[in-house]
This record gives sequence, structure tokens and C-alpha cells, in this order.
Amino acid sequence: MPARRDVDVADLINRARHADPRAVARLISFVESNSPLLREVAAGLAGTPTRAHVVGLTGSPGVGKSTTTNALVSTLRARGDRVGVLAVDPSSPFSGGALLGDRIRMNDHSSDEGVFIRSMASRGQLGGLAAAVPQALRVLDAAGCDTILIETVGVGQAEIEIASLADTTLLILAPGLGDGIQAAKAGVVEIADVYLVNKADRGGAEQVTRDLRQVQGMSAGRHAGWKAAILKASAASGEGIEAVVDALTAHRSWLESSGELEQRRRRRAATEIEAIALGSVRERFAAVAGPAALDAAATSVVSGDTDPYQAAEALIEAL
Ligand SMILES: Nc1nc2c(ncn2[C@@H]2O[C@H](COP(=O)(O)OP(=O)(O)OP(=O)(O)O)[C@@H](O)[C@H]2O)c(=O)[nH]1
Ligand SMILES: [Mg+2]
Repeated sequence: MPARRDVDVADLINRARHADPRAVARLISFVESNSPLLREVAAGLAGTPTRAHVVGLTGSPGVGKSTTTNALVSTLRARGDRVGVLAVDPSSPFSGGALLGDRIRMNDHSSDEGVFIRSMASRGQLGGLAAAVPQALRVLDAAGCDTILIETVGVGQAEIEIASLADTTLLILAPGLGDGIQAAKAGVVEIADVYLVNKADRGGAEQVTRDLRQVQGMSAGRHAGWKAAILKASAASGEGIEAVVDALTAHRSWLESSGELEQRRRRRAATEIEAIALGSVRERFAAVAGPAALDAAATSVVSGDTDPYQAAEALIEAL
């Protein structure tokens, strides 16, 4: 690896714009490791609005997110799309991308030049994944991806947040996991734009569909103008996946015609800016209020020389 000063960011971006997979990988690794070069990268990528349709896939462990991602990539490729896949693990700060990479079953597409596959874990990025994911999306967008699939691991608040960074959220469920009820509890039913009951080749898919319809009837949905379709498929064989792609495309059209796309993207940018700003404040705070400074302030509070509000003010002033 060359030293940092040897990196020609402009050249990397130029190569990424020409869909060079190594340049794309390099830029996303800057995002993942919170490289000091990121600001330069972000500045270089600005100036072109996002083109790609960003689809977030979420669902409990084992429902078939990776298998579905793989099947969607096949169908999208057959339709002539260039596809980006971002596998995100918000819950494991230490595993890094490598472990996660093992979990994505993308072998079918590893030699396809029209597919970019990257994985990211939350390794201390400034602003966390809320800031990092949009930047990775920009890199994939610059590389000309028509569709970008974000696969998150597990269903929890963090995963919901990541999925919400997408234009379209696909919630996957499967029979045998008590999934309809689980999804309702986790509050994910509200954020979905399309539902997929996977493993339809197994018994119980009908029941999950019925449960889901019931939960859907009780929830407000993400937007009044769009009623999320409930589809069934077997991602493992690919059966029903064409219809999923159609539903995703229909949602994209609706987003555009309703003005919702613009709104979602503004919300996404607002979240991203906030995450970067707060991350930066936190970093600066850590610099002035290291363990020693904090310890000294704590000692004054304990001894009664000052009160905690005054002590906090003094630290904030030092920013
Ligand atoms: N019968 C059947 N099995 C499937 C189908 N799709 C996926 N599976 C199997 O379900 C298991 C889990 O699939 P994954 O795609 O890894 O699920 P995931 O949601 O990505 O799992 P995590 O990443 O661990 O949360 C695997 O053994 C798949 O082969 C399907 O359509 N039918
Ligand atoms: Mg998976």
C-alpha cells in the first residue's frame, strides 16, 4: 500500500467513474476506514446528483436476504442494469468487512464486471454508518450503477436506520420464524415499501402472507400514497424474483412521480450531514476532554469546588 501522500484521489475518482472495480473498492475502503482523504473524495464526487435506485433489504437472520440479493442481481443484470451491492453490518464494530464478506453468497457474480460487491462494518467512522453508507453509495453511483442493493444484517433499530437510507425498502420474511409477528414488534412493517415472503417452496408462506396483511391493515404504512405489495418467492430457485424486480421498479416510478424521491433524498442528506457534524463535535470534544481533563473536572465536582454544569460548560468553551 502506498503512503497516503501518494494517493491520487482525482485519478481514483476518474477511474471509478469509468467503472474500474479496483478504484471503486479503494474508495469504499477509504469510507470504511474513515480515511483522512475522505473529504477530498467527497468533494471529488460532488457535482452530479444521485442516479442509482437504492434498494435496502432487511429481515431477520436467515430469511434469505443474501440469497435474494444474489437472485435480484441475476435478474437486474439480465435486464441490462449495472448493479452495486453493499452488505452492511451495523452491529459488529470489530469484525470488519472480511468476515461479513464471507456471509454474502455472491459467488455467482464475482467475475461479472457489471457487479460491484462491497461489505462494510461500523469501524469507528466519523458519524457512524449513517454517514458512511451514503458516501459508499455515492462511490457506487459514480461507477454507473443503475441499482444499488444494501443488505443489512438482522432486524434492529440500527438495521432499520440503514434500510431507511434507501429509496426503496424491501422487507423479507420467511415461514417458520414467527416472522410476521416479529416484524410487527420491531416496527419494520411501517418502513417497508415492498414485502417479500421468501422460501415459498416451503409450507407456511400463505400463513405469513395472511399475518402480514393483517399487520399491514393496522399500520399506517410509510406513505399514504403507496400500498406495499406482498409478494411470494423462492430466492433459492429464483422463482418469483422477476415480480420482485417489477415491484421495486414500480416503486421507483412512484417515488419519482410523487416527488417522494426528492424528499427521501433530502432526508437522507440531512441525516448524513447531522451524523458528520455530530461526529466531528464528538471528536473535538474527545480532544479537549481526554481522560485526564475529564478526571480533573470530575475531581472538582466531587470535592465541591464546582458543579457538573459549570464543569461541562468549561469543557465546551474549550472547543
Ligand atoms: N427452501 C429455501 N431455502 C432458502 C431460500 N432462500 C434462502 N434459503 C436458505 O436459507 C438459508 C439462509 O439464507 P441467507 O440468504 O443466507 O439468509 P440471510 O437472511 O442473508 O441470513 P443472514 O445474513 O445470516 O441474516 C440458506 O441456507 C439458504 O440456502 C428459498 O427460497 N427456499
Ligand atoms: Mg446474509
